[in-house]
Amino acid sequence: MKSRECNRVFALFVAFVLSSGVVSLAVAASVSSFFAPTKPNKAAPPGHSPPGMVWIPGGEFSMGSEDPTTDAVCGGHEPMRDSRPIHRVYVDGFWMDKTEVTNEQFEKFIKATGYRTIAEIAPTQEEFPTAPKENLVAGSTVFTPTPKAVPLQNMFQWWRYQHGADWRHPEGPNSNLKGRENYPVVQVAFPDAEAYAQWAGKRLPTEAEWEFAARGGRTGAAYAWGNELKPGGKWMANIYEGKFPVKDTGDDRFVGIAPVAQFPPNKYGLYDVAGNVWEWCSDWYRADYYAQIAKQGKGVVRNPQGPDTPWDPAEPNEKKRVHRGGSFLCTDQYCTRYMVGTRGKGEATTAANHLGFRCVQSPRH
Ligand SMILES: [Ca+2]
Repeated sequence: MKSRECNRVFALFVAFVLSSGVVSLAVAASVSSFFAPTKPNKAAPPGHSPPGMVWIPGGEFSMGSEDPTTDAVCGGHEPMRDSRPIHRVYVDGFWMDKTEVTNEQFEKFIKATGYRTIAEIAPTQEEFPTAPKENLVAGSTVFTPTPKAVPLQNMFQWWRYQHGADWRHPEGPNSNLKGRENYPVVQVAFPDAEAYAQWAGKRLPTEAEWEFAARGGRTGAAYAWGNELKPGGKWMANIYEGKFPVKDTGDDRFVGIAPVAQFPPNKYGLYDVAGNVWEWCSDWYRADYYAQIAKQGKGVVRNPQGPDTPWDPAEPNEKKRVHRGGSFLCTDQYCTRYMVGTRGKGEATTAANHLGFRCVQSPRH
């Protein structure tokens, strides 16, 4: 068994690099590039929006992503076949947090409950019997720029397992949250995000809800704001400019993570559905899930909850959940998953300093 360090770090990277070759075997070539019009429900919201949330009307839409290797959608070296075939989905209406959950919000939860996140708890020898004792130290994964340009196949060059990294210390023991109250909380694993959501009387979005919301009623757009990465020359999300992973030039105004809501919201009033930090969804990740549900039938898949079991052919023993939206580390040199229909994934107990979440709430009938 791999050490926990290795396990956590390695699981993380699948969100970026491993979806191309292996996944393509699983998803086959039945790719539809057809986006039918989005049909949002017309009914009025069933009441006032809870604080900090907006009403997402739900409705029918085409889910998935075109091939990002074509010029039309701006490049990137990964084919992302796990986001095809494009298929028709219906979701009921719901409320969604306008922004990712912030440090200030997460701190209220911790103060109220005494909850300890996974990154704060040292792994045990029982969990990782072959790991050396000195590695059984609480911590999490942290991005570190490389001193010079490197080939992009090996993510261990720019990620490390950092002892003492957790939500209060996103980059390790020498970092803190001073002045970061309004930044998205990071270093939260899936169970941590779920625990917060439950405390708040909310839940994590399904992947279908997330994509419907992020599309903001648009049909088949490459980005949450339209088809151009930089409309009018203006950056629309906090991503990575410069030479990855050496130097982030921060042309979009932010080197690294940014406070929430620094860019215009999408048409539903949601901020940062692209870039800044990845967001956990409730679904298990399966590389072939879209192929499976598209095969099940004609017509529209209603309120999909994700597959019953996880499966990533690149790491079949890891139990992964879906990540969405990309992060401040996404760049067309490496990972264009700030594109609205693309998918990410991560082992459920693995946190990182570019991974957070937002919550949703269904109306009470
Ligand atoms: Ca940036």
